[in-house]
Amino acid sequence: MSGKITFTMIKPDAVADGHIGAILGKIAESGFKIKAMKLTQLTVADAKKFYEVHAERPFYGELVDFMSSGPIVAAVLEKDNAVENFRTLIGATNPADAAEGTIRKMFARSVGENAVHGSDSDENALIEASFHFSGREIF
Ligand code: 3AN
Repeated sequence: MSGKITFTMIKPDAVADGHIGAILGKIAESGFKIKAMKLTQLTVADAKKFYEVHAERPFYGELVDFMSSGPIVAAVLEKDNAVENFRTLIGATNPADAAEGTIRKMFARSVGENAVHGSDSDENALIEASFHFSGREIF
């Protein structure tokens, strides 16, 4: 059974480029309900922990530096089949490969600075949501 919750971050590139409003607009238009949201910044330690699964990848250091380089918007979103529907909305990891109209196609700078995060499984959506939000911050 597919879950109703996913977790997203509007990454430092998209925040710096002034795309928070446009990205939240696309998310709302696509039928996602906002369950939790905040403007925040990851420390280097936070980013290392959040992306621990990528620790062996060659881009890990770059990813940690980038994700802690400036403010992000963290949010918990609700929709039927949320993880898969949200990954369709954001598009491929590399914006050059992302479909027209997807958030990464419209707003990402590059494969590393790719505008938004979307959870890759129901299990990770819950882990990632609780990394950023306490129970009383999720509505
Ligand atoms: P996705 O975010 O589409 O699930 P993952 O899980 O493969 O993609 O990668 C996590 C993050 O790592 C990406 N959002 C991106 O910021 C970064 N990343 C992935 N591949 C590369 C790469 N080849 N070079 C630099 N950064 C990358």
